[in-house]
Amino acid sequence: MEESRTLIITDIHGCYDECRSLLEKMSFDEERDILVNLGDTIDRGPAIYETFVFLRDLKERIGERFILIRGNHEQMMLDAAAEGGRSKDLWYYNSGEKTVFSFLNHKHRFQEFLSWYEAMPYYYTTAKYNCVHACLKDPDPAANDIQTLIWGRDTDYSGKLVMTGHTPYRFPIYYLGDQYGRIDEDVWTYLPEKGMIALDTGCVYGNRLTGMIITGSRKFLVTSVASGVKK
Ligand SMILES: [Mn+2]
Repeated sequence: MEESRTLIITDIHGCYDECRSLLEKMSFDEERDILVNLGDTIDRGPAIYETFVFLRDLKERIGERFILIRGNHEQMMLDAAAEGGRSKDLWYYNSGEKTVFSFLNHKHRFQEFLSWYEAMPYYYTTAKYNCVHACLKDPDPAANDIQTLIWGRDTDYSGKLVMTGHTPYRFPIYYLGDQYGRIDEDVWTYLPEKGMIALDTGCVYGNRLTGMIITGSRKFLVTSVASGVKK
């Protein structure tokens, strides 16, 4: 019998083509794999509406095997819709209008789909690791404030392993306390028990979209595809 697999992707920001290419490169099997998205699906990128439709339809098909975690961009969109005013200013300052117009260009208003975004949790917990958009200070995700979970940039972390996005780096990076190093791609390695694996490699800024595969026997591999976004 084949091993169970969990795939983790992050910070798609409307990079639909790269998202599809990365899932293909990871041989994503929607009949069996668990897929975790670490948030920031919207804003900045070229195909925000297309990304939404793809992710929504996938979620519709595979249900609980697709975990969509909330990022600061989804949070800004929800706050802008609920509060207007300064919340809307903050979202527009962070490229919200690209999301608004991407939906309008497809004859939709993003407001139609708020409940879909509202359903996104702030973190995902397993026995061996956690997943969150930005970072953890306390190894227990529930003990962190929301600001830390979706906006934080702390890297000095040595608790139970956490996978994060949010802060773009040139390469995927492993942090353990004040130590860090680049993670080699396309190499199977044993999953660490502690520290933080940062997976946002700035696809929407023209670098790469990175994903991680974790197997049931606690090995992992990180791989990526090139961005089609011009720098
Ligand atoms: Mn973010």
